[in-house]
Amino acid sequence: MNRSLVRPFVFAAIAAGLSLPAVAQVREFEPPPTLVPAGPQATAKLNALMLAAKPSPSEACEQATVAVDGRIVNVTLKEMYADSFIFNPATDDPWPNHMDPLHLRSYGGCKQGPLIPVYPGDTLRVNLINDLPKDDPTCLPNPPAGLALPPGVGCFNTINLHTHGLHVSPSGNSDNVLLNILPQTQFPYEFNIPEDHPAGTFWYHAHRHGSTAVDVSSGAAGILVVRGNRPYTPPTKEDPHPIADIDTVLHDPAGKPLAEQFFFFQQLAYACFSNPPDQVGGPWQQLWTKNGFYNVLSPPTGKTSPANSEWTCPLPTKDNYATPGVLENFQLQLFSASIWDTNGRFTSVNGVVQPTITIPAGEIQRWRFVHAGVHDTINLQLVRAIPQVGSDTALKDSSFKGNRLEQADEVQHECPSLPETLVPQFAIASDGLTMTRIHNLEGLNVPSSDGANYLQPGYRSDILVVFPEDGYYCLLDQAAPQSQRFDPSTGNGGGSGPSKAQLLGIIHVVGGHPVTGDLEKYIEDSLYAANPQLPAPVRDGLRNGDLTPWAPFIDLAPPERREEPQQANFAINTAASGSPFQINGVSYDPNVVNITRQVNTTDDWILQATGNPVQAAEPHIFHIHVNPFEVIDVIHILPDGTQQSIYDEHGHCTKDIVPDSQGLANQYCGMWHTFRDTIFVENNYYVKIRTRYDRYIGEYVIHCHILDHEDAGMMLNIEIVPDAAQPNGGLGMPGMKHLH
Ligand SMILES: [Cu+2]
Repeated sequence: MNRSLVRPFVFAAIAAGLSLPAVAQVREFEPPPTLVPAGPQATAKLNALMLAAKPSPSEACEQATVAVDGRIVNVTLKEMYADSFIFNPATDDPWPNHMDPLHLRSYGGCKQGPLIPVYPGDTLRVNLINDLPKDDPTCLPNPPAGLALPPGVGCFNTINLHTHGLHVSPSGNSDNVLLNILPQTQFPYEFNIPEDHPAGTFWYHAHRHGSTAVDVSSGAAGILVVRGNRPYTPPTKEDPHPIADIDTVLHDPAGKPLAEQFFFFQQLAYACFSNPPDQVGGPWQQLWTKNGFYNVLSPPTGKTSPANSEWTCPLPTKDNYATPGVLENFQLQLFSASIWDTNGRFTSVNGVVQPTITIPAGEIQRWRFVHAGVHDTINLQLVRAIPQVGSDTALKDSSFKGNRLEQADEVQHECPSLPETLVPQFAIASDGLTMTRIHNLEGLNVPSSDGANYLQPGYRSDILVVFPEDGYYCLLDQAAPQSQRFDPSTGNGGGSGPSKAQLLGIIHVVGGHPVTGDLEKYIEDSLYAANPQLPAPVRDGLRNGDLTPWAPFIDLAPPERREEPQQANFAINTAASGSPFQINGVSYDPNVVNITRQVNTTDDWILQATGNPVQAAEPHIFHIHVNPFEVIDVIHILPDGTQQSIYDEHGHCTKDIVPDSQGLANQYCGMWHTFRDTIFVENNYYVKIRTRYDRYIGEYVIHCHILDHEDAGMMLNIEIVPDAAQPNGGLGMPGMKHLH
């Protein structure tokens, strides 16, 4: 059997008397790993790009290198197995300092890839080195039966690179997710970022069909920031909406940029396996849980089934085989709508479980959130902790005990989510794109609010935040009510939010100056005061949360052609002969172009999630590469079949939708006419979007961003051609392309 699958260091560590990293009780917030300059060169450009660079994270990881040559940013990125540790607060976790060992695929050797910064107009060259071993049991013609790989899933060591949200070419060696980069090879990617590319928060991740979920949930993902320095200039006849970047106004009166923090949320679904490497059928067949070994024969339902039990990582002994935390069995570790809720694992922030970030009161900061998980909803809340007499040490020491479900009650007690404790999040960008106005995402029950900050896998959210006074605050993933969760006992229901609130991080506010009164006014007045150079109407806009002059997209004109809208109907069709994971009635075939459209035209799309049988309807997450889309409307389909928009004439959620705890309409409340690249598609809703296939021709994909669904077939190829009326499928001269 493959010796590279064995983890020598665990046993070496045991032998060496467990000389594992000592950690303080409080785990400090760490910024994402940064690129290391290649060679001694340090240019002004490089320094500017590395604006957010702070000392490397505490753990030593290989990281990746960067060199800048004029407008060319050269990055060398290696996907490799990386050894690291992650905090596990489970009371019975046997590892020293509760640090579980990990052996996971990652970009650059940390738990997430390095932050890659670029400017519009740059050429980003990424030499992707696939350092994963060639010996890949998931890529055999007959993979081990204990893996129970669904059709299309496998070849976990075959990779590629997707720049999620970037408006770049999908072809050749650019954002081409149809490529297979084989183990022990490398590939020179080149992304030409257009001069008119909006600034914003994007990300990159592995996207090879069949290995996407395993690789992303292991750590083959990182943040990609397009920095913007284009100031506002007045419109002209030739250029009615000149490109401008909101980055240029986010500074203090002295011109110092607002402090920014990146939060890369990962759901690393690691487990420790019990099979020795020489086991017949391979080592990745059964994993340790509190209810015994979990394997493909475990009953899928029932409270005592290992399939619904917390995962454990025992110390290995000679008679008690245990691997470090790995992600090698798709079926057991990823392929279930409820597994993330029951397995006890924590959503981490920049590779750290429940970090503590320390910031001063009254300081306006820009926080950039990226949901890099593969399956589960995060309902992000900032909550002021209520000092409990003699019992607020859990926040001070970050000493909440037990796994996620066990500590939930204590978290709820310390950080109750109430109208008077919620701290507003002022969203300025969704999926990286500056919105036309600042949205207050304080919470659904707060009258002035525009909804809650729900993040689905693939979403980004940029917010401005200010903490009014000293004390402890909680970054929460708020629990979803049962009606908004998948029910493993019946197989029905929507969404995959946690059954109990999870504490994602602790905010310790100390020093600075307290702020009283309305925080939105405080932020908007500060931006106004800091930008006297702006023309009066634009500057006044800042004071009212109006970002229209900065927003890269205002409104898309309706389609020129009178045609039926395009459809993306997501369904788990258990009656299908092939894979049940389908869009528009088919599962993914890399050799088929499912949809052909013409470049520089606009389409309306209707997105929906159904099921066959209809009770199997679950929500899915629509993502399209290359071009963003505008959310035009969200229609609720009532039980009697009536269709009703969730929005009133001002684009706010209607009163009868907001308190609707039975539906998930609240996830869409702040989205009316916003531009995004990823959107939740709830069953019993139609999501109407509009998109323009701007500039780029070529073949790319639409898919469900629940990435295990994507691997299992929930993806389609779309090809954008120069002129659909031309022969050869719109591509002109025959023979220019293989025929499908
Ligand atoms: Cu899906």
